[in-house]
Amino acid sequence: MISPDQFDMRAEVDRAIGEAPITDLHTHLFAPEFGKMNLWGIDELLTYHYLIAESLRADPTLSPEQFFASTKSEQADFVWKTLFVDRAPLSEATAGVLTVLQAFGLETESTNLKQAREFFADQDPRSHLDRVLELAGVQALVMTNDPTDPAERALWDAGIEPDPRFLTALRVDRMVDADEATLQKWVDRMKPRYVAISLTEIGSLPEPFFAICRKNNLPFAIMLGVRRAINPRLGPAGDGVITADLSRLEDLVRKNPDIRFLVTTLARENAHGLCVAARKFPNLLPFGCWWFMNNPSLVEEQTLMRLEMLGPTFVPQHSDARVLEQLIYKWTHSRGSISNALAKRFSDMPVAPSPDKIQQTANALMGGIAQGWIS
Ligand code: HDL
Ligand code: ZN
Repeated sequence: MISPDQFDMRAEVDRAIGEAPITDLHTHLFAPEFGKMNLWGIDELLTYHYLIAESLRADPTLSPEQFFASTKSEQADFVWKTLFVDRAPLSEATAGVLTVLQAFGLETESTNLKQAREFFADQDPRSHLDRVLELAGVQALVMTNDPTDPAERALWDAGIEPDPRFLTALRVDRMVDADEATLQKWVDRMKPRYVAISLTEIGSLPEPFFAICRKNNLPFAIMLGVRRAINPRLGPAGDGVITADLSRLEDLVRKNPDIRFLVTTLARENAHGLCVAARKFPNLLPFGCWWFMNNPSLVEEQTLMRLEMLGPTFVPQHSDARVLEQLIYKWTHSRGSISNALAKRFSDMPVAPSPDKIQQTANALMGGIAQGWIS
């Protein structure tokens, strides 16, 4: 047994976080059985809506309308030239593409995408999927399943059975008028691990949402603080952020002690208030650094604040990945930020942790707590 003062605590934290199996509570990925809905490869990586917004900002000589009228490969070429060739890639989304290229040993400073396109075109989808999950350290992930999407609905109606590593979540943003029977039908068909909705603010939510959570013992995930389409010309890249009134969340959680709420907030200004609220309600679980919060500086800041206020009783990250290979960078970058915060917290404690305590904490934060809420 190594005595606590004889081991390199930072190295131990990095190892434990690096090896802890990940359960990714929120993604927009689709299992291979979903066919074309399963996005992967360099052209999909480069036309991620984060990069669309960044490239149209960097080079406004191309209008959004002209961009969206061009082909997927023309769009990817524009993004690569604008953000990676004409400028130093410095944003988190551009860093992510470079991390993925490096993970597969591909060129990162080429003036064109020829080598990358040839590499991804040569990949067998199934073995590529296994490789990506292995590189990312992801053992299970939750999709975002929307029965109002005609393409997805057709696959469920045709009897699709997803790869068991791809769990389901019933997304109800567009089902506010659905009755309980309709919602239950989709619960029976999809077997979701939770029900999810994104909101600008919390208003009066449909009672059937709570009824199916109670009836099926499902958590209700609230993703709070998005202001949709602040620039509609950007399409999927056009959403913005608003500081939500957390008192409405606190009232909702207090009035529904028998429902477990997974909550993530989009505004940095809501991060502290969410920690305070979570201290008051054991049925409120903060999960991840959502979307505009998913930047290394903010992941580290939020994780440190959460550790200081909640101890290891929250889920520090979800990837929100839309393209398969994003799992590699979103989790590689997040493990680094989470390790920084956890190592600082352990080193600030009056008593040094044992290696076992470090491993126990890493396993809980990276997957154990999440699994406990969705199993
Ligand atoms: O509503 C959501 O789940 C958001 O994550 C949106 O899908 C957003 O477009 C996104 O991809 N953020 O990362
Ligand atoms: Zn999302």
